Amino acid sequence: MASPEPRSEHAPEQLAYVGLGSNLGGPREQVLAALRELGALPGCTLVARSSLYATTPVGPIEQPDYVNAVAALTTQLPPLDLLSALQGVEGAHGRRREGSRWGPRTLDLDLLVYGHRRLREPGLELPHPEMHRRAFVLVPLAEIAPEWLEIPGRGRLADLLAACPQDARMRRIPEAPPKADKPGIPALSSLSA
Ligand code: A4P
Ligand code: MG
Repeated sequence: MASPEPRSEHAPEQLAYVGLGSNLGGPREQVLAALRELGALPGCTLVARSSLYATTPVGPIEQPDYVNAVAALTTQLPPLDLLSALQGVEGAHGRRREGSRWGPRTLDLDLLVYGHRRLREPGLELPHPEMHRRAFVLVPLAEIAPEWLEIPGRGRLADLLAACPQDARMRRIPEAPPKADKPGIPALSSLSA
């Protein structure tokens, strides 16, 4: 019997968008390292990535400000395999899941959009169920995706962005810290570009 073909010869490439967020353990460096690691995942190529943004935490828990970004990948991994690869990267960044939902984290990687797929499984919902309400996702996404991008079941990116609550303190931040910067959690006030 013939041995199975390597995945790369058969799997169609899909375009996926991944949201990155961090508010612990040097968030800027966590996100920059994760962007590099996404491009090195098997069957994946990093085709675009946004600037980094300092953002106000969304959710019920008081916690440090976030650094957020969005990456575009072409991938041959099916959605659940890609999610599991993303969780592997989170784990390598020391992500622990014993905390509360929406609590602080060293690295969060959300699979925002996977081609035109809509999915509702216990471990994976596509598109990401909260993305259309979040400036920290839509603003960086709009930097790297066309405004006519259709978020399956939700509408055009430009329309979602126009309807989304603003984060008045959201700022694009420089990628290299100023020389005097100490590693740690950057405060929004110190991160204005
Ligand atoms: N899951 C289902 N669909 C997806 C998907 N499309 N991408 C499942 C990623 N994961 C998905 O996630 C919980 C479960 O969601 C996983 O088991 C996965 O199988 P998690 O990462 O373990 O926990 P979480 O991140 O605390 O929960 P959740 O609901 O994913 O939260 P979000 O939506 O990631 O929000 N504020 C700012 N400014 N910036 C942020 O980045 N992030 C959050 C977390 C809250 N507030 C924030 C930010
Ligand atoms: Mg998450």
